Amino acid sequence: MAVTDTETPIHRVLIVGAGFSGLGTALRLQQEGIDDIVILERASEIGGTWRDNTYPGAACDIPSNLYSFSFAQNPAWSRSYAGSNEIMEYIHWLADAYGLRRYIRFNQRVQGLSYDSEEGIWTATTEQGETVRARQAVMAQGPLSNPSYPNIPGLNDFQGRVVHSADWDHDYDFNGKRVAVIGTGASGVQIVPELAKQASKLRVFQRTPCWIMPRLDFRKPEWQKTLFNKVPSAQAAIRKGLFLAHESMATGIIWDTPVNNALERLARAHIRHQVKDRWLRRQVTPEFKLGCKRVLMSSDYYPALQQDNCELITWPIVAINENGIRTAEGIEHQFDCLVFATGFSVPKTGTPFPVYGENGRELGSEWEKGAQAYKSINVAGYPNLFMIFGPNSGPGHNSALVYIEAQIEYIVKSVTTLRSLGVKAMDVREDVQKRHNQHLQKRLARTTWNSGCNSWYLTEDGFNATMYPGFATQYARQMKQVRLEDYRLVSSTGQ
Ligand code: N01
Repeated sequence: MAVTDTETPIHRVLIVGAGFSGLGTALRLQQEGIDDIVILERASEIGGTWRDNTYPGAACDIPSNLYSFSFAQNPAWSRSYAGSNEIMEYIHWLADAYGLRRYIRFNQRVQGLSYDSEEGIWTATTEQGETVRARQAVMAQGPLSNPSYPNIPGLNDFQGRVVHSADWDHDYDFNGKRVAVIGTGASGVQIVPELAKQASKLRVFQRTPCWIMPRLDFRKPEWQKTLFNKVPSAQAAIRKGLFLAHESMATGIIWDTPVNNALERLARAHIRHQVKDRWLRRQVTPEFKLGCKRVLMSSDYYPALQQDNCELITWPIVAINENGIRTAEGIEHQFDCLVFATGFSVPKTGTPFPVYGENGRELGSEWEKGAQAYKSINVAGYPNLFMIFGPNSGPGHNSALVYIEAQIEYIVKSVTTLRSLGVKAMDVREDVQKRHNQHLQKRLARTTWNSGCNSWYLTEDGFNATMYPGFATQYARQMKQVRLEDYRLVSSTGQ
């Protein structure tokens, strides 16, 4: 509900979250001369999902040259695919080089956002008792921020160590231990090769195999870093090439085209090349169309599965007890540690905290049947509120940073436009938002994501509020211009 408050200062922009999205937004606003910014961060450190996902093997499956902002390139990447440590170094560099830490209030977990239409002010309250008011609010808390544990009977009875990929226990020594990894998604296939080097016995519990492509990871030559340092345009050119290469993959990942068949043949050849045993080959070959779930990249996952200390288990897990895991085969597997690589709780039909817009409307209840926004960034009835990685902005084939950057530029343009027009608020028109979503859902129906697999992209009803059904170029192009005719502009007198 709207909060009337005359004592708390009114800032220009309030940002929730100090990960890539929040920091990038602050940086670009600062470059446009907007410095009155507050970032509320629930943790005691910056970095968002990269701060939290520190499991062994954590790395980006997008080439490192595509994994920095174009307005703050990183010439120093040491590998073709960066590990999480190096990505965190880049994030720390961003914050330090551009003086972004001064905006951040750490250990402040937002518990609600509410809009006061009279004043045109957003108010955020935190669990720790902080109140922040601002003219514009940016929700940059990230979609993959809360670890998800499966609902397996007896989970709490296990007497050994329980670890989640997104909440790693670095004090636990896996050497010589009997370890179970549950989950074979993007996190699982990165963890398994590392734990296979340490555990005495590693059992990988797979419910559904994913399509996996070879990952061409190599150390970058020193001369390349020197060149990128001295000639940033050389790095920009490489980046452009990588971007276009990923764009060309879109037709194979997002839609069922001949390119999709070609990619699937490549993934099958990868299995044939790396997996000698016929039974194992069959077990790790997916039955769904490539692209339906995230396509993974690994050249060391299949070899790890074939190490003597490792075994893939495809019998469904029936229960967990104090000693380990019981499968439908009726066998009890005993472990010292259970590793959950089971992903994140993604609030597809709600918001991570209550968000109240005009006239007390509440976003979570409006989104009960599926989240909808305009260009993934604004929602009608919630003026001056922007979302990064809002509904339908997920990339299936290209760098998340390309999408984040397009959204940041849209926010910066909106904030500067409001200032130059001297208007209090901009609120996207309901009819424009509705048309936008009708069009999106029509396009989504024709994508591989709708081809029948079970993925975190879809709600239980099969509604896709996660992915953008097109090229990154298309997404970025639509974000280049703020079309004022799509908005209801509210002047300071309320007109
Ligand atoms: O999680 P997931 P993730 N019993 O949800 C299984 C990003 N990311 O952390 O497929 C047994 O994909 C589940 O099985 P199934 C990226 O966007 C990026 O791996 O549902 N198994 C699946 O195998 C990615 O999409 C990078 O049948 C159970 C696994 O757990 C997102 O994070 C790296 C189970 C969960 O897979 C999430 O990836 C890592 C149960 N009861 C992550 N419940 C980059 O490189 C679930 N599972 C950038």
